[in-house]
Amino acid sequence: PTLMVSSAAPPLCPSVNLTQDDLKKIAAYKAVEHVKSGMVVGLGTGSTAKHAVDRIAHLLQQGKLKDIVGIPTSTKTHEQAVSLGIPLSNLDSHPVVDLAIDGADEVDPELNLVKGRGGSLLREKMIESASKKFIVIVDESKLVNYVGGSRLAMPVEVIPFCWNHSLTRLVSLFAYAGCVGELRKYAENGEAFVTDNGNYIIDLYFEKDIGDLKEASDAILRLPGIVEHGMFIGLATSVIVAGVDGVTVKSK
Ligand code: ABF
Repeated sequence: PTLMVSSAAPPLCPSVNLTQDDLKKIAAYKAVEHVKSGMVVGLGTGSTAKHAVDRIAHLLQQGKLKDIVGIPTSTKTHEQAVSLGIPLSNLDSHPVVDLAIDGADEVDPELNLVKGRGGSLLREKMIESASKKFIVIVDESKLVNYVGGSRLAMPVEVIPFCWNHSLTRLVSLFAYAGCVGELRKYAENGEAFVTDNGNYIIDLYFEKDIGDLKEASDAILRLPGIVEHGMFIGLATSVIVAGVDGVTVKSK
């Protein structure tokens, strides 16, 4: 794919010590500049997307944005948006979303993503794949050379029934890449993490590059019992990356 990289903003002030959260906020605010009155907007989940939702609410309160309809990607974002007074709807009533803004766990050079370490990958993928534009907002720590390159989890949502069987089948699909997997659990009580959809998450870890992402995706989705995976292939239309040296916008 053609990748356009532009420095959309001057370097951030180097004398100021920016925290990772500052960078997330900078990326989020930059993305919200693309939200226009009357739009149907996909509202992402996670600590970066939270800043975007806050910003949209602020602009609505100030009257600088009007007639926005938000489509939340998780119950958590739904609660945040309700508390901020953002009018909400869903894909049944608004099947076409003008713009979705969301964070990611990994972004590769072709703008493929890993998402779902927050556990909301299914609703995120439903809404973001229904969006005319999908802007991803990240701090520079999320950039990887290839999907799985952070060595952190690639989440897969599975039905709870015989989840261990699904885990075994997933791991054996990627034996060639040194894959291991585990059921995600709540740190507090060791019980299985349950998604907004009542499912479980299996976190896969790869020692090596898994190769062709489309083939990997198809192989995962062919397994019965699998609901969705956290690879977002070709869905992002642009990625806003905030780093200590400035903001970069990568577009397809
Ligand atoms: C959502 O939030 C998820 O898809 C992703 O797992 C996570 C990123 O969170 P954060 O912005 O807090 O790093 O977008």
